[in-house]
Amino acid sequence: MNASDYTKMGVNKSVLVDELERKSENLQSRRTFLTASGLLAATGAVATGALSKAVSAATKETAGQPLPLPADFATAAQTPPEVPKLPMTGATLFARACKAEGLAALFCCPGNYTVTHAMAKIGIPVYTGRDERSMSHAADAFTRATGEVSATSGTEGPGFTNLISGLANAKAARTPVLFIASNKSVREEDAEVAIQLMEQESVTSHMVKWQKRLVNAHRNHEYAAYAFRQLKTGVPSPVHLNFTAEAGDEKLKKPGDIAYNFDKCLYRTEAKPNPSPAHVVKSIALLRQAARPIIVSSTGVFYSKAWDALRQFAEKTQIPVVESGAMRGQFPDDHPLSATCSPDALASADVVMLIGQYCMPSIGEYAFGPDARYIRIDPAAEDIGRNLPIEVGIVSDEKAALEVLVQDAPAMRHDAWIAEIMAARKKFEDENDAMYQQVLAYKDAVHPGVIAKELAEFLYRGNIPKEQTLIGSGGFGVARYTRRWLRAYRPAQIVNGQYQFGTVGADVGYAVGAGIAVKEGHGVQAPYKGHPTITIMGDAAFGYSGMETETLAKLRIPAIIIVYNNNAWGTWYLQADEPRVVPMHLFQENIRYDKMAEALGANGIYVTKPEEFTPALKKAYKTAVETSMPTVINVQGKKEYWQREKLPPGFLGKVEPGVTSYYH
Ligand SMILES: Cc1ncc(C[n+]2csc(CCOP(=O)(O)OP(=O)(O)O)c2C)c(N)n1
Repeated sequence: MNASDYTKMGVNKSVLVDELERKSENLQSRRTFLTASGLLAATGAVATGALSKAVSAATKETAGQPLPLPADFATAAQTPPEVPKLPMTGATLFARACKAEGLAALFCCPGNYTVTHAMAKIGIPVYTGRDERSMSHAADAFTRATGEVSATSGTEGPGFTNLISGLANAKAARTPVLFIASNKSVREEDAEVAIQLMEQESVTSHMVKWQKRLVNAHRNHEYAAYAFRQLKTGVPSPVHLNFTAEAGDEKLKKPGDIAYNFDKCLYRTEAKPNPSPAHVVKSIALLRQAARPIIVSSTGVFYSKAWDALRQFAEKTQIPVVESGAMRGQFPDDHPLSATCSPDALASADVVMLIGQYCMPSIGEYAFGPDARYIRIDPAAEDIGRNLPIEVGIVSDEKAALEVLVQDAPAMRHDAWIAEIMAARKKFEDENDAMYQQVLAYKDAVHPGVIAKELAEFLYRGNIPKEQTLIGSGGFGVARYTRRWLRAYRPAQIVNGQYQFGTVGADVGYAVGAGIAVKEGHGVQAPYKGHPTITIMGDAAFGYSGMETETLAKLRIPAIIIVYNNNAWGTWYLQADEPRVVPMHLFQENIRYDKMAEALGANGIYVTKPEEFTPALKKAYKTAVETSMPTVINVQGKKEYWQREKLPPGFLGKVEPGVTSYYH
């Protein structure tokens, strides 16, 4: 829908959305608001318009009725935050430091009460869900989508262990998330009195950039400073703090009780490492020798906000750019120098400049040939040379290095190489189109090739601006189709959910975090504030985190969840000739995830035929715009689509946009 479509229906879309947004912030019942404001009649007419009727005729849709929200939500929203003052608990002292650092969001479940309650009371935005694991994925996605540090929390013992999956994902993606957990008292240490005791540091030691067990309330501000120094400088990664009861509960009475009570501008620096002139000269010399140079833009380009400098450098030197990393869009896919959709050309690159590629692939994992020579720009000298032979290592903040390179590099031309890249892009797109034509033959269920192509048509060639919608790109088999079609035109338009750690099931958690980031317009999502987001996943994945659909509904997040429902774990086809093994990979058939969504206060649409998919998507998008409520589109596929010999093209290989960007 575009603005003129709404105008034709007599609805001013921006006013409608603004009104709804405002109401959502007050966390009152949307239905009550709509009725009271008279909007219900207007939007009700829209909702039952021509499109809606067409959709209802074709699909089984469940008309979502928002479930009542307790009045406590509105009361909370109207209660002003507390201003911390002495005497205060250690928990409040820590929360105060987080607030001063601008901590953008805390995603958690009840537990670690003293600290999380102190954070809520002083006004840090807190979002609670149904499982600490999903909430840790939400924090990871929020930070990947915005570039802003977020936090996640669990209670001691089981709350903490539930955070581990999210921590491992965040570490693989190098996401700066603050992981906090309570941890009983020093007094009880090792005694196994009471429940839920466990030592935490050895569990997280290989998954964090820094960790600390806090035992002394007097030092909570000081250790918050340690944490934020780590989170906001150098190569980002998660930090883990665990709070003993003593550190949370103890009261601080006078200013002298707070150790190292410096402001953030005194305990950390905004200075960044700059490139050494000699290494800049060497890099330029190597690039000038190259006939087919290429830049790999990865995670560090996002966190250092280097996209403008990257573009200037690429344009001045006419060096193509391929994206890789935990999020995409820092170099737009429609730029003439983009090589992201030219997988076949990459093998012939002769000099590769890796920028902010924190998670390093090894030879053979990359799409480059064995004779490629490498330059690497990275803030961590100690990582340069791991996995790949690096001829020039520039130790620098990515943006600082690119700004110097823009100044110092001469203009260059690589016309033949760029033509090769363009031809490879066309070949890739032609291949995708041919595959779509091929899968249109399958009529009895929805093929993932239909989802991929039609989603792209809707997002990039329909009525909404192509850079508008954030996509959470998840799934296993389905992703091998969707990732061929998804595009990114601005920073963090795509969040690669399972980047490198490959967790099946993180996705609805990711939808919560990325959804809050866009709904509230944090960081680089500010220009897209309030717009719907879309997350794709398999049915096995939805099984892990589907309960967070309730969280999406509770928080009024306008998210669209596409579940590719093939009645199986995507791994089933590898054992298709092992009768005793196959059932290990199967579910009951045709599960109604859409009805589950409805029961949880969201909307659900069940799509069973290819021609129903696009109308369902339009309907879900319209619902998201008009009501800020989520929809689960349960798309019925079939497991046999993964059998290449029987139903080609079957389970696809790993050719996709980017430098095998899913993995690196
Ligand atoms: C937590 C977790 N368990 C198991 C695996 C191994 N694994 C990788 S893909 C996959 C199947 C995923 O199936 P589904 O989510 O339905 O994806 P689809 O193939 O339909 O896209 C499994 C079991 C994993 N990566 N993560």
